[in-house]
Amino acid sequence: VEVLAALEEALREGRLVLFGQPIVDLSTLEAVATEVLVRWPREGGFWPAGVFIPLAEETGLIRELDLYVLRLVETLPENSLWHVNLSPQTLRDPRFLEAASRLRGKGVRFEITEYALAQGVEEVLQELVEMGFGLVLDDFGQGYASLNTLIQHPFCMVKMDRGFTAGLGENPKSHAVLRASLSLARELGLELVAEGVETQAQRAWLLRLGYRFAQGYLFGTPQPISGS
Ligand code: G
Ligand code: G
Ligand code: NA
Repeated sequence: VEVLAALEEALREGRLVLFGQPIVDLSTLEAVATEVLVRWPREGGFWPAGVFIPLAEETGLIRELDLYVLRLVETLPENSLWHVNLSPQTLRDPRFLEAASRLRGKGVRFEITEYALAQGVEEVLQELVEMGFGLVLDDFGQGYASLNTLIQHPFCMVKMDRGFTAGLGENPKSHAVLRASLSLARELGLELVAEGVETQAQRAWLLRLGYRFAQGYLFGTPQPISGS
């Protein structure tokens, strides 16, 4: 409860900041986009997002947090493609579309997990696409989305859960899933990103499998975004 009150206060006082992590082209290592990741500063470091995001989701505060992030994203440079994470509750918040509309023309894609899709967000997703935003399915293969998800929703890109990357060179089944997903993605006209690349060996495997895009500590850890 104290953590929650402190988070509320940090939001009110505008103390949360944005970090960014690149999504790169595997062969050139050039950044093709930057994923925006919110951070909560404290003395000597940051509260881990993996802790306060779930807490904010449990209590509904995530809607304020996501709307806060959207306002900061408004101030980011135009010459770059920004990936913004959204929680399911935010997608259903009546204030959300208005907030998103202020980002029109800016080169923003929204990342949504499989979990969000179980919650009746079809109409909002359709509106976002009509407004010109790209939609990215995050952590694919880790939740309970069926392949039907890829047919029913207007995604332009899918991020393969980092568990598959972790299995490269270890588990032949991970190779099979990554390979088959790539050919499925090609047929469906979707771009694929491999998440959680930490080693050169994993990068080499992904190139051999035909992957073009990836993200992970090997290419860049989340870093403060200057000007945010
Ligand atoms: O950056 P880190 O690995 O600590 O993130 C932990 C989790 O928090 C990830 O699942 C990430 O998608 C999520 N996350 C980071 N920033 C945001 C944000 O601005 N909004 C939402 N809804 N989730 C975020
Ligand atoms: O769920 P989502 O993909 O948005 O999660 C983003 C989180 O994943 C960030 O908090 C980031 O710190 C973390 N992350 C990014 N790259 C790597 C990686 O190479 N390995 C691991 N273990 N985590 C990563
Ligand atoms: Na994400």
